[in-house]
Amino acid sequence: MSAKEFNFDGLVGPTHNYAGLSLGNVASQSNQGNISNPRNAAKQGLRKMLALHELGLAQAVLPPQERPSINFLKQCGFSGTDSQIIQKAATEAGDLFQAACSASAMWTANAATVSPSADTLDGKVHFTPANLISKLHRSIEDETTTRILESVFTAADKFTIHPPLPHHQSMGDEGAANHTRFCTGYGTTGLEFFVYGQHYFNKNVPRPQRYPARQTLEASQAIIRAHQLKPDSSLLARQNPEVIDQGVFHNDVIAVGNMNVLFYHQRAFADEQQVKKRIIDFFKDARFYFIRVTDDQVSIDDAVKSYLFNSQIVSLSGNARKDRSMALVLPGECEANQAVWRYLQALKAADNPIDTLIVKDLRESMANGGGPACLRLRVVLNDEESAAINTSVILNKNLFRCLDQWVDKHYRDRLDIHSLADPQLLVESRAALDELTVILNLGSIYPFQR
Ligand code: SUG
Repeated sequence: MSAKEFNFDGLVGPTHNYAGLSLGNVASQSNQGNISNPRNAAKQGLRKMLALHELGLAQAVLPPQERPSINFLKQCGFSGTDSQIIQKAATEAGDLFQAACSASAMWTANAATVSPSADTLDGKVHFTPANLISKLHRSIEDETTTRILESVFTAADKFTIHPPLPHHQSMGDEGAANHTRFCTGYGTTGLEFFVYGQHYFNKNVPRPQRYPARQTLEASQAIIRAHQLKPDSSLLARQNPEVIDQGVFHNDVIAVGNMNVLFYHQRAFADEQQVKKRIIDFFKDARFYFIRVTDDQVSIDDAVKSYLFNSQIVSLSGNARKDRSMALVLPGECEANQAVWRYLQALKAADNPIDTLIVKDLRESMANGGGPACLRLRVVLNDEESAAINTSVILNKNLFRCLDQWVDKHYRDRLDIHSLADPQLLVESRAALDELTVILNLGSIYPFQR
């Protein structure tokens, strides 16, 4: 059956801010305390979605979460009216309060790991919402993420939404940011590529020294089991711990794949040859493109600053084009970086499927370490499955216009971390989200609606 890849982008939430919450994420740390512009952030994201829709690709949208999370603050012992809870938490426990305010659910590459039905033994699409336990502000996302996925992928005979993995360090799971799928066509059985940062139990295997390795081998293995991946349909590889220590906190900051292409830096994996061998074995006679970027071409520092590897590779074939060409959707920071831009011109001219470069301004998200690929969750669906989802989340011109106006109506254009304690911000956010659940036909997914 024919199948296509949908990009489900996260809509940036009204509390988008720079609190510097992510140790190991260079942009998040270096922009701590800066003033954000939630309205521009949401609009930049929406414009990226529109660009992909206009290329003829399947584009959908996932909603933000309720922030500040009153539920989380109550779990932390605060009580009283919502406004009292906010005031007390902000003055007595600033760190907890900032965690409760983050709009980090916008990076839907971290929402879940998804296995298309062509790869699974029971022929269903499997989702595991990521527990994100490595960072407090992200560990509070998974409950609502689960509900959101259930409100979009409603057909239980086609979609299995698993519970998140147990909330323990051994099961640290960051979702699709460390997961890529190779295939000859979206509808045929693929090779799912899981990259992890550390063996939790085996302390003899090298691990990063400076920054945390967020994804564990044990978590990736649990997902492979839960998703019932066909034998030989998965490949596990360890990330190079040295690059984690240089700011590569997810594999999607140093490698990205699509169909028969792996675009990666030479220092991405602990054992590059093992990765290549397994992919070559899987593809047999079919052509595979390893696009390997060397230190001489682009340094790790430039890769982390520009987010070259956090570009989206999208297939234009069967959509915008007849041939098998692919486009790279890049953040503006790649154009601004001389070495990276020079490399990209050479890449475009070389013998590989990537022949189109699309540059998008995502500055607000980038300043928190979230590039084009962080903002989207890829979901491959065949025709019957795509007919069975909640179609109100699929982006078209009308939905774009409606969401753009919704942002204008509800979002602030300036937010510093002190104004997060303004109780009015919660009131504004809830009004926005309440309206959004109607636009996207999601039902009562938020704690304040239940
Ligand atoms: O988890 N930043 C996110 C960025 C996630 C990027 N996702 C992928 N690479 N797929 C993170 O580090 C910063 C929030 C703050 O500092 O306020 C933050 O959470």
